[in-house]
Amino acid sequence: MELADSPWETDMKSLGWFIIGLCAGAAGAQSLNIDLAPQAGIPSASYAGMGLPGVWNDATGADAGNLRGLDGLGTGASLGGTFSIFPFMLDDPGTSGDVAALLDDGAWGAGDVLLHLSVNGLDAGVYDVYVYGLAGGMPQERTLFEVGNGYGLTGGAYGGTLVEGLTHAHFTVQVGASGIISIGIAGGIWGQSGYFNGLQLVFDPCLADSNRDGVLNFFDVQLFLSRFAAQDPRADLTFDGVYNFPDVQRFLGLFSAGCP
Ligand SMILES: [Ca+2]
Ligand SMILES: [Ca+2]
Ligand SMILES: [Ca+2]
Repeated sequence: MELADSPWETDMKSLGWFIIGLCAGAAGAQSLNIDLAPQAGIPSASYAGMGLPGVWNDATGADAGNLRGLDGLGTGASLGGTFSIFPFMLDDPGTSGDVAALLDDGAWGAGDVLLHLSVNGLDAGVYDVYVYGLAGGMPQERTLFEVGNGYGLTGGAYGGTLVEGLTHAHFTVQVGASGIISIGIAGGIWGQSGYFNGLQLVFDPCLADSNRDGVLNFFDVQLFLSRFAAQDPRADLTFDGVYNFPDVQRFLGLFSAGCP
């Protein structure tokens, strides 16, 4: 026979769940998953891609005007810009399920001209931005993305996993009071078009937590220093495109201040 929980235990369990719920809410604030075209489907909410699992917005539908957060609720953030949505659908033989829903379709046709898609109405703070740019079954195509101070090229032969520089490009961006992240896209080969499948924004509640595991320890210092040495944009904590002492100083300051 099992003993029922005492009232005290029940209260403590409720409190535990309440605290976990609060932390998850804070970490997920304004993290967004956006699928640019529905032709090959829209990933399910369990699909994390390179970011976090949660509801994927359909950029061609009503979601564009009030993007839904990972929990499916409207955030007030919206899509804008001069980027024309010409949908494409390509069937890459290596993709299936959620990966196919993300990578086998998208918006196409930017050509050599840099066009911009913007995410507006974001909370100020730092975001990891993942942009997906694969032309399924056409490994010769390349797409150029410009986000924040950085550039990234995507394209190639899909080999069964998400790979930076092939399926997607990654940027770390600081959003100020304007609340805008602007994403430039163009063909990565002169005269050719760009392919944009979707994007993910992951709000960073704590910059010093380099590996984003919620704990501050030596591994975060180690990862920061190796990124700094490699001039990885994630180590440019002053967001000026330069890797120098102020970045280290900022990291140490954030690290000693701790995470919320
Ligand atoms: Ca899709
Ligand atoms: Ca950590
Ligand atoms: Ca810097």
